[in-house]
Amino acid sequence: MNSDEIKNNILDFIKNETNYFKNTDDLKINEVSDGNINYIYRVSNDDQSMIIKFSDDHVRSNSTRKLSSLRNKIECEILKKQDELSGGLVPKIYGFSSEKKLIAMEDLSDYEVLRNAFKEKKIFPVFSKPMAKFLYDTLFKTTDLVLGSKEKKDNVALFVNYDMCEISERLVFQEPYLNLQGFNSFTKENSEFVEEKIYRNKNLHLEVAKLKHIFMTSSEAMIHGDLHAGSIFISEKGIKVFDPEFAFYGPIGYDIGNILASCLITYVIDEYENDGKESKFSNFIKQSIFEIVDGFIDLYQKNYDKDVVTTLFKNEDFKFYYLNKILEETAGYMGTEVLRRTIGVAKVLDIDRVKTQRNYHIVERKLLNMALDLILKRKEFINSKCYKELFNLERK
Ligand code: SR1
Ligand code: MG
Repeated sequence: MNSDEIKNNILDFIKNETNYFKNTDDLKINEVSDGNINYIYRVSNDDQSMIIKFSDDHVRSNSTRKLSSLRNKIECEILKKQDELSGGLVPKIYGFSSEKKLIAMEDLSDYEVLRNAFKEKKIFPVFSKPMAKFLYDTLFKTTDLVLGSKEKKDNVALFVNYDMCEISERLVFQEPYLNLQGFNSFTKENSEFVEEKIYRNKNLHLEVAKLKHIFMTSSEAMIHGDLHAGSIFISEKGIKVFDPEFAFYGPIGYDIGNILASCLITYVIDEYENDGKESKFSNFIKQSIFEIVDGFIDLYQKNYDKDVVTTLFKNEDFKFYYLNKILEETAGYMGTEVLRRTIGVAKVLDIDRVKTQRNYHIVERKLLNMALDLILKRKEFINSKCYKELFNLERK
């Protein structure tokens, strides 16, 4: 579909299937896409605006690379549910057309994408607290411990997202360790290290296989599925989480681990850019990691007895066991995310910015060592103290 056809479809959709605009006579439609997968448009007049997401059945950057537009419906459904659960920490939905593959949603232009704010080393007063609350509310409250058995199973069915899960299964849990497609990249100084500690490390492969198996089989909670700094808007007012097109019923630790990984990468790169010293900004990022972990634990401890409905789960020992399981998996998925963003095909802005700079291999090694610790010693990460120790590790 060419650009004019997409715009005509959008106009038709807005006029006939939504009622957000008070006046639809003079709407301007501007493409604002910045990703490879979908098309994003801002539609506005002098008084109002909205964002339209068009998810075609192929990726935006390559029309021969097919991708089910089911992700569009899933994104719309999860945003509605997350809106209720989190008390408005996601964009509002104004309309959806499965036939046209369009979602109309709230324009959050007064917020900025956290990834860009991180690039500019901005410090925000409100980040970790609402983040921890969003995680507790959207993850824990969609588990079998809180929802009725039927509602939970209906949700699992609603969020079957095979194409997007396949991408994560391959890019997160396969390629970084086996390089079957040959797209991994890293500095030559670390090639022996990667060969020995990642490609030929049988124990690592076993532990990542366990995490992959949990990712594929544990229908635990309604997860965002791609919760990095590029999926979060931020402003002085707080956060809004968006772009949950990878959502499915999966392990809680995957979402928590993803946002912690995103912060950790930003921290390590900032330290590198600041001659190996911690800056005010990186200290804010480090504290945010501890506060997200502590904030989640705190909300869990305080609300578990009130939120959990099933009698057998209302058990102090189970409450302790389940929290430890979430925290162990969080550390494991934080590790797999750091590792894949460091050597895998889908890098992040922070790394792309510095990967050809002098002595980058030292940072690359540091990220890989941290990732290995998180994966292999994940059982030890049961509170924020363990994360504090992670920052103190000095290795070659
Ligand atoms: C082909 S998509 C590559 C990566 O970008 C997304 O944000 C996900 O993280 C995915 O793994
Ligand atoms: Mg995305």
